[in-house]
Amino acid sequence: MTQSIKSRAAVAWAPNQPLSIEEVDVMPPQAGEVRIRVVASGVCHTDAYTLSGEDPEGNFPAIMGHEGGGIVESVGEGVTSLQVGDHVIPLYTPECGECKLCVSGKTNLCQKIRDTQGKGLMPDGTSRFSLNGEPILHYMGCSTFSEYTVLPEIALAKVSKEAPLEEVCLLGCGVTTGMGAVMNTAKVEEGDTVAIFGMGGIGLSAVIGATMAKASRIIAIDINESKFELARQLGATDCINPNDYDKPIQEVITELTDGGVDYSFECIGNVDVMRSALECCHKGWGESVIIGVAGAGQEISTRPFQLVTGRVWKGSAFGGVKGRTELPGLVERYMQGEFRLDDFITHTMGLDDINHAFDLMHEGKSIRSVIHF
Ligand code: NAD
Ligand code: AHE
Ligand code: ZN
Ligand code: ZN
Repeated sequence: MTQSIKSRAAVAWAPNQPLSIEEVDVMPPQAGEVRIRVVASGVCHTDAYTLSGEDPEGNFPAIMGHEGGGIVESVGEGVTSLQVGDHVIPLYTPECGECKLCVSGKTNLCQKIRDTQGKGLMPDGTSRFSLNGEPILHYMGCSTFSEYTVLPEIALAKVSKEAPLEEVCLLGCGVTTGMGAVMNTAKVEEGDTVAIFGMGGIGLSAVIGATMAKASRIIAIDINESKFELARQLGATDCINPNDYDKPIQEVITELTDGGVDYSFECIGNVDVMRSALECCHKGWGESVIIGVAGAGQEISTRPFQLVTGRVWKGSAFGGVKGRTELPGLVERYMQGEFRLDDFITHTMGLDDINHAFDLMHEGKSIRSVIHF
């Protein structure tokens, strides 16, 4: 019979505290659940956001991390679609295939386990992690900053065993999010003009998406110019630092593009930039997609006239991708060489150095740090 196992994990005890490496107990998977051995996990800005205490759903103590790749270690009763040894990518946006949102065909936002997930709990309302008998919470339903973690079967995408988990873990969040926002949410087409705000893992992936869609102009915006070299390499046609101008960046972009871009993407989580991103869109049809996650209490604003005159404001979560049915295909496209992931992995490290990954992100020195277990 499957037993609890010991697992080294980075525990977030409280907001704004460094993560602490602990040996936690991980319970066996219950009915409909799967326990996996995490092979690698990227560190996304959303992990830092929640750790900062700004996330209304930030629960502590918790094991964070949501951009992982792993191997099935054991399965609970009734699990039929996965077996021991399968390679998997955890999904913070699961796909049950039967809830109202899944069957709508209109969204990737499965709601089957969203309520318990937001509380840091498994669908039965309890946690599989504990330390000295005290429960530690899950995070975004994934908790990939642990050697072992437990997820519902509906929150795991089975991917090719040929794919290097140390790289395709980035498809568990950042790269899928940026590329998907361009291809699925905005549906950018050949010849369209695009502005992308924020050249982190998400914004650079949006650049890849826009390049694949054959956008005619891809304007990359960041206040950290060290991001521009990779942006250009991936297909950005213009790189702009808003601090170089004494007028609002939306005016700069509108002038550059004969009235505004067809599509813009906010990949930062800054509500002022979200406004700029909307207002740099072309009158009559321009669409702005919010990807960045903003802190508790923050709100977006613009003159309603911006929308009356035909601009559209949208959002995108996990790039609109349905994880179980569509992510394996994206992994295949990566394996066929359609896009690269190694460009993004600026740093790799062991779990012991995970706090350094957060420092590098805050200092603007990394695109993605990947933790190897
Ligand atoms: P990151 O920290 O790697 O990148 C952010 C980039 O924005 C950096 O290059 C930074 O220099 C730049 N930036 C900061 N302030 C700026 C400003 N005022 N003007 C221009 N550029 C500025 O972050 P990331 O991992 O790429 O994540 C980006 C955002 O996307 C975060 O808010 C994250 O929480 C969110 N996110 C959302 C989803 C989703 O599904 N919607 C998925 C993943 C991440
Ligand atoms: N907990 C935050 C919301 C955070 C959020 O918007 N998360 C994104 C994914 S970020 C991945 O790096 C998302 O998918 N949201 C949809 C969802 O259902 O959570 C808050 O503001 O409460
Ligand atoms: Zn993320
Ligand atoms: Zn569902």
